[in-house]
Amino acid sequence: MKKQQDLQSVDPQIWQAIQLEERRQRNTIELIASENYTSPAVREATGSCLTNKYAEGYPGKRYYGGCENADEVESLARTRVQELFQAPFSNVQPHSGSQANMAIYCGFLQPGDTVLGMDLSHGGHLTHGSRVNFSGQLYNSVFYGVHPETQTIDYQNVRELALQHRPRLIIAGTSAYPRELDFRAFQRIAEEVGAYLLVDMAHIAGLVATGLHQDPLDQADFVTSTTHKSLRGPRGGFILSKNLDYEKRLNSQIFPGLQGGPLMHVIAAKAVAFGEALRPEFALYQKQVTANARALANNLLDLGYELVSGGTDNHLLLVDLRGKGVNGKEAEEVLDRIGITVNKNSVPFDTESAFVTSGIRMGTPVVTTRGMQEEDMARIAEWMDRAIRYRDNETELSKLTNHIEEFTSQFSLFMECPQQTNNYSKKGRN
Ligand code: DSN
Repeated sequence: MKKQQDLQSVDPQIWQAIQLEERRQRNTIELIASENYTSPAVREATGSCLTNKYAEGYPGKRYYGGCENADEVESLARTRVQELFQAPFSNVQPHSGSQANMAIYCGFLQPGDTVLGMDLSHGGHLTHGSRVNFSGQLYNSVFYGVHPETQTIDYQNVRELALQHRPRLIIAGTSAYPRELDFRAFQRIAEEVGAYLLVDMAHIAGLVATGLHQDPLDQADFVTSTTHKSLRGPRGGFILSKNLDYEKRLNSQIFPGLQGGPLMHVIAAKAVAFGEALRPEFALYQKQVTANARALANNLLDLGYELVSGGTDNHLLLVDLRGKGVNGKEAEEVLDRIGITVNKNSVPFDTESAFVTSGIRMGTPVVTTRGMQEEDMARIAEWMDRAIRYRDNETELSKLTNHIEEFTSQFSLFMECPQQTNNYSKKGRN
């Protein structure tokens, strides 16, 4: 009976695609900086019966009956994320980081208002004012970037642009920037020009949660994030603020402003991930993520690669391939061929199109989840270099593919941590 209802029997095509995806995730070295592999508990919650429930509204104030369990789940998610980031306000309903950001735009700006965000080609994000996104179509976007020499954010230039354009909103947030952000500098500039400050910490949320990156909560009016990157939860978003005056406006922007029913199965999985992030072993995990990123960076530098800004402070690095006679697209393709997954990425002042690019972005959240350590980063850098150098040599590429398949077979998708406890509290940390 059961057999007839399981996915394999009901929909063998989708089942097969999922099997192949699981195999791909197992057999490749996944270095996409914005991805992570979730725990079995997070996946169980994501696949639960909560997907069946409509719960428009917020805990205690829903538009549907039968929401007592949904209320419990959402309240737990909120309590945990607020403890994790020491925030008095949270909204855990955004379906994505984009919708979290959209709630700030729609709630606090008028169409046509000026927004100062980081240039996408210097490491910013689509929703920070890009012309191809709602944020650049409905609002007047102005961009800051990195200094041509240091390749780090030029705060003097951010201030000059803010004084010149008087934005209503300044966004501090990145998707391909390997250095620590100075939230105090952003706050000073925002205060000087009377702008709101939004920190989009999507990439670095796991580092912030564990004290490995400056905490933006005291400086920003609003903090938005995704749950699925360094934080290692299901795909989704959330909003935090220390200012409770914004609570009503933020909540009503998400629902009913932008979204209908919350994805309760995803909110349950977010709660599980926030609980995992409150455990002491999550801090050890994040420390290893940054140690692995530094190790990968140092090994690539030793092999003669150039890194934007010369290195990394966080979980990612941006490799400038211009000195290697290969572009980002070619490098992504040859690495894919041997089982190393990266994404092509523009480097600051790139002359190639966004579809070709001169760089690749690499991050260590997934490989660290799988249990890889610094010595493994040395191997990965070496394989990567060989693949790029011998990209036209099929024999060499086949050899590398075999090495990588053998290597990845030693790691499970999610390395169980021996110190696992049920202590959902930051207080238990060392
Ligand atoms: N697409 C994500 C990234 O790769 O950084 C950001 O939303």
